[in-house]
Amino acid sequence: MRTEHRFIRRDLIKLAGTAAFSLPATSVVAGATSASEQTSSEPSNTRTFPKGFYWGVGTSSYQIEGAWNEDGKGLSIWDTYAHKPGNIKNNDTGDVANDHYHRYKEDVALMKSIGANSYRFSIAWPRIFPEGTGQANPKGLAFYSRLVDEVKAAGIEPFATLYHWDLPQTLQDKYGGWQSKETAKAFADYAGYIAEQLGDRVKHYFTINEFRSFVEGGYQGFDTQIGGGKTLHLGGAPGLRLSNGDLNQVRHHAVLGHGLAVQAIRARGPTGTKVGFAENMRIPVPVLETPEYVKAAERATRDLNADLTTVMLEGRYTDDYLKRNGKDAPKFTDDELKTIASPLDFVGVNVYKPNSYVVPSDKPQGYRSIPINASHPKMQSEWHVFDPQCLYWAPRHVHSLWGAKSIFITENGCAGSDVVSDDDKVYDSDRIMFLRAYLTQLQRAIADGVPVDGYFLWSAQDNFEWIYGYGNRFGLIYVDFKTQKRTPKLSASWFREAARRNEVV
Ligand code: GBH
Repeated sequence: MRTEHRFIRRDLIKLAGTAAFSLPATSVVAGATSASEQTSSEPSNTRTFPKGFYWGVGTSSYQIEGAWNEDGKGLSIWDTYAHKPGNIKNNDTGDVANDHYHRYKEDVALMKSIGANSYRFSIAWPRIFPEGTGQANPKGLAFYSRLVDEVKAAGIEPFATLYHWDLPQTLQDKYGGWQSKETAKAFADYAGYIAEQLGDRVKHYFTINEFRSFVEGGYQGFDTQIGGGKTLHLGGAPGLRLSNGDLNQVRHHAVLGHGLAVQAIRARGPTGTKVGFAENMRIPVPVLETPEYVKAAERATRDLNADLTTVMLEGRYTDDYLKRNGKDAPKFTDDELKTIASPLDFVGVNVYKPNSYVVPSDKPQGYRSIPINASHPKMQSEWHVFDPQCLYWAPRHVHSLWGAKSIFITENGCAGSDVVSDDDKVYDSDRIMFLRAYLTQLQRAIADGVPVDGYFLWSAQDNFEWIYGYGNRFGLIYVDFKTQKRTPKLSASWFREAARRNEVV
């Protein structure tokens, strides 16, 4: 008992010292023990991350920048989509969002103060090429150049995502967006241009963020039950409702765009430039942690991601996938498959929730998915099933199936019903519970030999959460969208301490 007390007091002293959040000092100081006593009571901690681990935070252009029509920026499909009443909750738009375009210096300073050593941001393609192709817009590039300088000056490593869903509207109008290979080619030109222009300072690129989300949400959407026997059609820009066959073709063009972009970045970026993708892979979790169940979950991972992750890492669509889709299967050439599977420097996975739980099966597939129980715990977003194990299995399966030598967790985090309390603090205790539990599993994967090099918490700040508008707050920093005031949450001090100690705290 006595020992336990000392740990608590020592931790309080540390917390009280952080800039982002301080607890009342009196109770801490009154109970302080001597330095030697504190050292001797250091708990053994096996939850340490490897030296040089990237502790990062993430954002995306449309979700934070605002300045939707400034400095020569072209329209994106998200500008168009959000401007149409009825598409977004409360008819919120990203016109102003976090006003990050003007406040980036303050935002970088905040990132530094919460202890991030890396930053994953995205570049708005229509700022760089307002028409999608052709003439570049120097003012758009200048913004990212200023941002990158600011980030580097703060001692933070920049990681750029090239496509986080804000496609130039012109490419939608001209080609139907990713329905055409022309968009994949235009994407590669833009990607090569960025690597050429920012490559002296930005060494890591993610081509496309969440293929599955923008393809399925934007080009088909999905119906959800909203009670009273009613359904609601949800999705995102550009708001199309394609058939399954056409949707498979869009997926194919998206992975082709990725492969072409990898080649363009290698051709035009300086030597040493590194590139990969960031996909919200479907993550099956084995019901039991026994060899048979683990094997079943591995098979499920390969199968359930056959259309995206698997083809990018294997250079072929699996026989099962092609058979399953029959006449709806994508049209492709062998050359395209080669391009799609261009060698990568790392694999990025966005990890929020398990896709399903699996058990072994005698059927040829070798696995069976079981339903997720209705009473399963969830975080605030209604889709967000809570299970920390997925942060163990996602990287582990990427490693065991495809031998990835470097893996990044490109997103992980949760929304909460955060409010600023009377004392001007935000007590997001659920987010701390979430982070501790998930990161414990990530550390376990690394301890088991999975090569994970970094973790980007989603998100640096509350922001525009797509069709949910400003309602779902994912940030480590609370944003008052009326005043643009930023307030670090309690979880920001948790993150800072974890990053500083390089371990789960
Ligand atoms: C990511 O997408 C995005 O990259 C990011 O921009 C976003 O802000 C963040 O995560 C938080 O949402 O999952 O089958 O129940 C979110 C992933 C995928 C969540 C689609 C909602 C809906 C259907 N999204 N999902 S499902």
